Amino acid sequence: MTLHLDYLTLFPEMFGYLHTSILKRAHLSGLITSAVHNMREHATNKHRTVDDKPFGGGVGMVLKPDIAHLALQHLALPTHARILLMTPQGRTFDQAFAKELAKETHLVFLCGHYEGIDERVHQHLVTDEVSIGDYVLTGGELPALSITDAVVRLMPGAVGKAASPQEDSFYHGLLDYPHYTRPASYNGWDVPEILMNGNHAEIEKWRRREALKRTFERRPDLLETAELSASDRKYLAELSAERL
Ligand code: 6GU
Repeated sequence: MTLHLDYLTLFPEMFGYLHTSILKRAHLSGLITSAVHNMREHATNKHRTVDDKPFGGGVGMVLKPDIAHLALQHLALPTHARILLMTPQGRTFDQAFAKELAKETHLVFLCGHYEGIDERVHQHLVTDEVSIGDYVLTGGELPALSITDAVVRLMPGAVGKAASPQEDSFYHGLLDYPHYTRPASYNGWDVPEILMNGNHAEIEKWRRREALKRTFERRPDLLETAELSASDRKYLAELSAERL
């Protein structure tokens, strides 16, 4: 099934990313279609105003609800479309959310670029509010593109098997193991010996342990939800004991 992507924005020039790398290939193979829409085309007055001062006072401007509504109506969306409002107040995007969205056939990204968006847009016009993390960006365009990238690369056929998403960081809920390529020794920096002896069972065991060690050191929170075998748990217990 083709995934259709719509972007509602005031900065359509930011969407060149859709036509590079894996997203470019996904368009060419018919896996995705996309359209970028300038919400300013729905402004009604002669100054083409899309925002206004906040009721109750305060700094910054607020995206008008009529602009977002007209822009969405213009898309004539099917009822099954997911309408994602990009906002730091939203549900934090993660790999599980990406997997959920990769099952959809129509995603709409509503990108604001102001202090905020009229609350009635949140209440009446969208199906989801999404954030990409706890920091503040100027607008929703980079979040929309980040989410698009994470979702599309999960679609069957989007990524060559050489870089299979099944092998990715987070796929098993752990950070990735370290990667090396030739030369085996460069500038006195050596590749671990074990990767060069051709023993695939030993290599797999080493990679799993490296992934566990990194996760233990850098993101111990991930260990609470990762799928861990009895031997993983035993190795983690050894790492814990070493740290005492
Ligand atoms: Cl979705 N929008 C903005 N403006 N800033 C963010 C964000 C979204 N997610 C994290 N920071």
